[in-house]
Amino acid sequence: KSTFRMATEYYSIALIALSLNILQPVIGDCRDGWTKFQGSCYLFASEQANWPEAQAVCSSMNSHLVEIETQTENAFVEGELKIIHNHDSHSNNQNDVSYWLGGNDIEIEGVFKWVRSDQPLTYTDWSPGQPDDANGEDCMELRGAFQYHWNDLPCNIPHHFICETQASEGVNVIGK
Ligand SMILES: [Ca+2]
Ligand SMILES: [Ca+2]
Repeated sequence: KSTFRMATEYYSIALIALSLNILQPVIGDCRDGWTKFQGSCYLFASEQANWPEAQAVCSSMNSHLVEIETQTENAFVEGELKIIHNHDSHSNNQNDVSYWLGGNDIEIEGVFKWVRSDQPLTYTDWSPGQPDDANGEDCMELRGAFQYHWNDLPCNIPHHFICETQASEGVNVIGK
């Protein structure tokens, strides 16, 4: 990679992080703009980035791309996205709802894992027929057009993304 390209990427990540209000004060257990659920804080990013950039943006905010371990957590995430995107509105295009999750099968093709925790998937909500690696698809997303189920997708496509961090970590972020 050229130095210029690396600098450009760093700049864009910093810009996204700033636009996500990382300097907001902590209110309660989660930073402003983050949603608390069962011990975690979640950020549903309206910005878009490819998978590695999205993970870097989350990391810059002491978080990681969301890792969904249970049906309960999956239902929470799905419910939040349906609220954000006004699921019941006929005018809304569910094709716009595409959010990176924290898993991929880059290490071993066909074996998806949660990258940050390096754990196998204990719970899955794949859309029927997915993952299909249709076009070299190694990164996991949650897709509105697939009835809010999971799909694998090429990692270099810009999408929305969801960051997750422990609620207790969130409290200590500012002033570290
Ligand atoms: Ca989780
Ligand atoms: Ca796919």
